[in-house]
Amino acid sequence: MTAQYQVQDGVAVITLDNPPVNGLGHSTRLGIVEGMTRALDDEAVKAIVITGAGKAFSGGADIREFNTPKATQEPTLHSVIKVVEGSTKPVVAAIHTVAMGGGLELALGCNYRVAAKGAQIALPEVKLGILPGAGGTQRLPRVIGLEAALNMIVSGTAVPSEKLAGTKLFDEVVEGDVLPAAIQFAKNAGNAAGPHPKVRDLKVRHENADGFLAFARNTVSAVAKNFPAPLKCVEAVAASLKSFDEGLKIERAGFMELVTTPESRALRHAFFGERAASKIPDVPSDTPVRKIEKVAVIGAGTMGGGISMNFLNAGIPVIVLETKQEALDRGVATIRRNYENSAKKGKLTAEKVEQRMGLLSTTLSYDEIKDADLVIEAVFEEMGVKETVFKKLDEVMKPGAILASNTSTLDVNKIASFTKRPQDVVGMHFFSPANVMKLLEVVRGEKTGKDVLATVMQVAKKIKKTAVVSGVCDGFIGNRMIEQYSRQAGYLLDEGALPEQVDKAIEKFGFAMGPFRMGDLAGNDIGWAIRKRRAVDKPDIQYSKTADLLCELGRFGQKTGAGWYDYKPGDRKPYPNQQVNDMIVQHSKDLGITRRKISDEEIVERLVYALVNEGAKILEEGIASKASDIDMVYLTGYGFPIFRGGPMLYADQVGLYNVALAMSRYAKGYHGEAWQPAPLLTKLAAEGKGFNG
Ligand code: 3H9
Repeated sequence: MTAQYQVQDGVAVITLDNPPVNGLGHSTRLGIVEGMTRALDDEAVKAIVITGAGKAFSGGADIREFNTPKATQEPTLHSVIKVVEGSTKPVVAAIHTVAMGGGLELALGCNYRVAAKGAQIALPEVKLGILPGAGGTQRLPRVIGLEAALNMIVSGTAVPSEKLAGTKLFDEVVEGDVLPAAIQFAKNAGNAAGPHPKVRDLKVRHENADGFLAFARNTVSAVAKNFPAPLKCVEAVAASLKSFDEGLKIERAGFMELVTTPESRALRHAFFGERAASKIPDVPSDTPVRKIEKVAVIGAGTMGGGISMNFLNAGIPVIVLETKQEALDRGVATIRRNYENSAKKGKLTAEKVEQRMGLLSTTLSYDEIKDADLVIEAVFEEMGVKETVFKKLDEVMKPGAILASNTSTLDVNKIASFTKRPQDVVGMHFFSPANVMKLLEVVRGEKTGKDVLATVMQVAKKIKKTAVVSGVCDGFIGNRMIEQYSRQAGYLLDEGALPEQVDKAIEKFGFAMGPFRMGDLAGNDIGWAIRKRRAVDKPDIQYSKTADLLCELGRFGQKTGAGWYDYKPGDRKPYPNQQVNDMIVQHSKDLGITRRKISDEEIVERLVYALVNEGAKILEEGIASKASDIDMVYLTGYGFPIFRGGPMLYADQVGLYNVALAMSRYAKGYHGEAWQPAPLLTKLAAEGKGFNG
C-alpha cells in the first residue's frame, strides 16, 4: 500500500507515500479509498486530511500506467475522487509542495484546500499530449474562473500557490508547515455544521464566454498545429459552462481519445527519455562526484563563448584562455553583447548582466587555469591542435581536474592518450549556439572514470542541458546519424528533387528546418571540410557531388548571402536560386541519370529511415545505451519534431517491419548500398518488436 493512515486529535490523516512524486498509481488509489473507508467508519474521526509524503503532494496520475490494464483498474482516479467528494465528513487537502495533474484533481475533489506558500500548482497534462481527465477541466474553472483555468490548462504551466490565494481554489495559503494548519482547519470544519462545500456545485460565469472561447480556439489552433491536445483542452474547459456531469462526459471522451494518440505517446516518451538519459547503466546513482566550482574554457570563439555563458548563467566562475589578446577581447565583447541583447529584450536585468560578466575572467597563460576543476577545450577541430592542447593541460592542470574536449567528431580515446590521466578525459560536445541549444553529448572514452561521468552529468543538470552519453565513434550519436540523412538528401537531388522540395517535405513532416536550409545556416564549407577529410580517411564513403559543386561556387550559406538558396541582407528567408537548380539538373545529366518526380513521402522516408538505420547500428554497437537516448539527441539537438518522439520512437510507431520493407525497396534503387539494414533492425522487425520495447 502506498498511502499511510493515522489519526490525530479526531482527524484522520491519509498520507500519499509513493516516491518519488506520489504518483496516483493503482496501489496509491487503493490506499486512499481504504483510508477514506476507515475514517468514515470510525466514529472518533470527525474530519479527514489528505496529504503527501516527501517532495510532492502528488505529481498526478502515474504516467507509467497509461495504456496498461492498471490505468483503468478500480478504483480509478474518478472513483477515488467520487469517494472523497461523497464523504460525509469534511476532507481537507494539505498541499505542501507540488500538486499537479491528477494530484490537483484529487485536491479539487476535497471540500477544502490548504496550501503552503510556494507550492507548485498545475494541470500539465497538455504537455503529455492529453487533457486533465479526472475532472480538472470542470472543477478548476469553477474555482479560479474560466479564463485563468483555460490558460493554466492549455499551457500546462505551474503557478505558485500564493498567486492563486484569494480564489476559491485555496481556503488558506500558509507560511511554513502546512500539515498542522490543515489539521487545525479540518478540526474546525469537523466541528462546524455541514454541508461542506463541493467544487462541483459551483457555477462557471463569464461575461462573454462565447467571445472568449472563440478567441481561445483561434489562438490555440494557430499555435498548436501538430498537437491535438490543446484544442481538446479548450473544448473540455468550454464544457464547464454546461452541467457538471455533462462537462465531465465531454472531458472523459477527450481524454480517452488523446491518451492513445501517437502525439501523446511521443510526448510521454520524451518526458521519460529526458529523465532516463541521465542514468548510465553501469554508473550507480550514488557514485561520488567531484566538486566543480571553477571552470576554464580554452578558446574564445563562438563555441568557447557560448560554452562559457552556460556556466556564468549558473553562477559558476569561468576563466577563458586564448593565444592572443585580440581574440580574448573579441570573445568577451561577444558574450557581453549577447547578455545586453537579452537585457534589451527584458529577459535579464542590467544587474544580472554585470553579475554574470563579473564571474568571467581571461588569460593568455595556462598557468592561470591550472586550479580549475573542469577545463573544456573548444579549439580548432584538428587532431594536431587537440594534441598540443591536451599535452599542455596534462602538464599544468591540478590532479583531479576534469579535462573535457568539445570535439564533434574526433576520437576521444586518442585525445585521452595525449595525457597520462585518460580517466579524467571526457568529451563534452555542445551544440551551436552553445548557450541556447539544450543538447550536450557526453562522450565516454574507454578509460573515462565513472566519477568523471557522474560529475559531468551532474554539471549538465546545473547548466540546464539534456545530457546524453555517447560512446566513441566518428560523429558520436548525432552527427554520425545526420551524415546518413545528408547523404540521402544529396542523392535525392541527383535523382530528381530540388532543395526546396526536399526542405518543404521534411519541414511538413515537422522538422524545424530541412537539410539544405540547415546547411546554409551552419555553413556548407563545414561539411565540405569533413568530406575532404573522409575522402582520405574513408574513401569508400560516397556522397552526391552537388554539395561540393555548390562550395566550389563559393556558396557557403547564409554567411556569404548565398548557399543552396539566396539570402537578402538582414533576412533569413531562403529564395531558390536558378543557377543552383541548373547546376543540380546538369549534374544529373553528367551522371547519366534521367531525373524523375520524387514524392514527398519518399523524401521523408529516405531521410528519416536513414537516421533510423544508423541509430539501430549505434544502439547495437552500444554507442548509445538505449533507444530513447538517441531520440533525446534528435529532439534536443537536431530539430526532430517532438510530436513524433524522435527517430527511434517514430520507427516503432510506423512498425519496424514496414521500415525494413521500405528500406529493402530503396536498397534496389540509386546508391542502394547505403541501405544495408542494421542487423538489430532486421531482427526486431522479424520478431515484431520495437526499439523501445
Ligand atoms: C495525469 O495526472 C492524468 C490525469 O489528469 C487523469 C487520469 C485519469 N508519473 O521530474 P523529476 C517520476 S497525467 C510517473 O526528475 P522533479 C520521473 O519519471 C500526469 N512518474 O523530479 C522521475 O522518475 P525517475 C500529470 C513520474 O523534482 C521522478 O518522478 N502530471 C511522474 O524535478 C522524478 O521526476 C505531470 O505531468 C508521474 N506523474 O520534478 C507531472 N512525475 O527518478 C509530471 C514524475 O525514475 N512531472 N515522475 O527518473 C513533473 O512535472 C515533475 O516530475 C515534478 C517533479 C514537478 C512532479
